[in-house]
Amino acid sequence: MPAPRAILWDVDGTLAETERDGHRVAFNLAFEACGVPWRWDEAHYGRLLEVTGGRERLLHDMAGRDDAPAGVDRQEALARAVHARKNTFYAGLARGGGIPLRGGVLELMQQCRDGGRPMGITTTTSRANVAALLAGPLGAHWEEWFAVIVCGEDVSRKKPDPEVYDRALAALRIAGIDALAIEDSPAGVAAAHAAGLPVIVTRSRYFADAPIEGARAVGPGLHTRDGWRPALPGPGRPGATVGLDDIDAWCGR
Ligand code: XBP
Ligand code: MG
Repeated sequence: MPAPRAILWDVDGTLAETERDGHRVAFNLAFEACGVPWRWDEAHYGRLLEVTGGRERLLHDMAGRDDAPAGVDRQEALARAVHARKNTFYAGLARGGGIPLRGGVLELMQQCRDGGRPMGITTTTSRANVAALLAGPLGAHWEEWFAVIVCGEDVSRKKPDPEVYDRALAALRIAGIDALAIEDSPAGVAAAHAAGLPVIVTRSRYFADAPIEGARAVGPGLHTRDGWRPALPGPGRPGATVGLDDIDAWCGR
């Protein structure tokens, strides 16, 4: 397989530890602001991440609670209200610098940009959340870094459904096999594979031990050359990150 013609980035967990540092924290602030007594600790939130989509995740949590409002309509109304507040708090955290990009992400993005390799965003979260996350590190014109941006509101079915990837590939007019996805979660990997894309997995905090199958490479993050399967040349070089050449080599195997 030749070098991928486009690199498609997942957002949550891949670009930053948004679940741990952003969404969960913001949900708890939103519960408080909405007068809801629930708080999600890290372990509980980790289990909830099986459900993609923040609003859907909250509805799933409510389904298992005795103290949730009775009836689907009231539960959906509460989920909508809390989720909207959550996103406001999330944006505040992100714009305030509280959710930094993971190491090596900006370096690889810059290499893609300098080398004319198109990039895309393929995420379950909303465009507003992506804007809040990327406007700091990439600047006010962050969208110009990407040839295609497909977010949660652009699809009718969220990951692990492949729709987000299918839409990105259609916009780029390339086949899945000609692109590469960078993901952190089993649901993300499943979505990319179902759309025919090879995948590289940068494990995030919440999916550190999750079973991952069929990825071109799996490792602890782009910030290090250590701990990758398949192994990278030159491990143990302090400060050296995973670059576009490494990704091309993995894909060329
Ligand atoms: C991860 C998700 C999202 C976020 C919360 O998306 O499932 O739902 O947890 O964001 P990805 P929202 O890894 O594909 O970026 O509240 O906007 O849904
Ligand atoms: Mg993710």
